[in-house]
Amino acid sequence: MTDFTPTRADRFSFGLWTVGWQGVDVFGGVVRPPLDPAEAVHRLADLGAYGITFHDNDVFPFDADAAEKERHLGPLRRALADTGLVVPMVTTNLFSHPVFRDGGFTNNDRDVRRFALRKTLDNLDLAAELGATTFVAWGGREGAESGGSKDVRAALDRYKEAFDLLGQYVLDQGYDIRFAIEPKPNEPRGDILLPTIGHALAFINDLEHPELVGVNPEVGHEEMAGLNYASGLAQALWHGKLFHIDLNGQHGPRFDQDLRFGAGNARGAFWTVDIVESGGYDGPRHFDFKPPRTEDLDGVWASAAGCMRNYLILRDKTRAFRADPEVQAALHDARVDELATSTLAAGESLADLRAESFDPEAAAARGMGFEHLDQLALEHLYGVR
Ligand SMILES: [Mn+2]
Repeated sequence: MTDFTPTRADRFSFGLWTVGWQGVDVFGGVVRPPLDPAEAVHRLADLGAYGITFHDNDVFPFDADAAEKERHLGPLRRALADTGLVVPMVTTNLFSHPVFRDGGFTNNDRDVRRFALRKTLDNLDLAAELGATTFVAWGGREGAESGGSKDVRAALDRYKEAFDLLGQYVLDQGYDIRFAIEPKPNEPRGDILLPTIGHALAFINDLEHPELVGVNPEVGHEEMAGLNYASGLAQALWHGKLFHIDLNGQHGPRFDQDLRFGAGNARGAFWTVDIVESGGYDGPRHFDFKPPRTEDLDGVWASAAGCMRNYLILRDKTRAFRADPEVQAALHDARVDELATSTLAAGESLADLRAESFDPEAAAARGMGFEHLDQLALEHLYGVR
């Protein structure tokens, strides 16, 4: 039995923008002081994280020259060296500055698209230097509020062009980096391109280097679209495309809440941990949440610790669920294992299949037993088994 204290072996990582969020929303300004990235690294290391991630402009200002970048990167590098924390993922801010009001890679303005590519190339060099192997691309401003303002097919051409150029750059430089597209249906744009895991997977198939590009699904983003996150992760794994994950909490289709992991849809979180732990995902358990603006800095660290603690609690519960003999019997009774058997046997022909006799009325009379199985899952989640 564990006391749910995270260790480096759990591979928990946090974006610097999560604990560093000062609480600015559309109705109010800052509620917390700026958090020094080096301080964040030390605090997250103390809490049990193994890594941090960041956008370029989480560390240095948008207009920083080379010298100013280095003034900001120096203390971060020292904090990483002092704590042993790693940087598994880096991402580019192509959404905050007003120049990106219509997006980066799909901006109608060609000069802005060229600037967005330059900014991303610079950040790829930094990612490689810091040893990051995943480069997330969240295109929050890539979209539109109105139908006539964006030719979606041309925008997808430009989106593809960007990923093709960036992929070729990574290959030419010999960087050990893969891209992970982060889908989101809306917010900040009215409609964002590549709004769900499925849209992103289809898009990736049409790239020049599809092997270099996967997805970074976020709990809240899929649930904003009314979708089942765990089911989306399972499909991404099936395609070999789950390169990274953003864990947080959300209460159904509303604004992007970015609650700490395990808050929000607790039942969804149970199945999320189940698929992350058992589905073959081997990347970081990365948190992309926002400590609510009700909190002071103590509340920020309580919220960050809660993300990891809730994950470990749910990991215990999902393991206990899978190991429970009554659950195993219920899974068998529900014929869950039978789905792994091919529908046509080896060597069997379609003629054999068509010649088979079958009593649909008898098969139709059998229930599936899913309610009993799901009740066992809920009882593990509720803590009574
Ligand atoms: Mn979010």
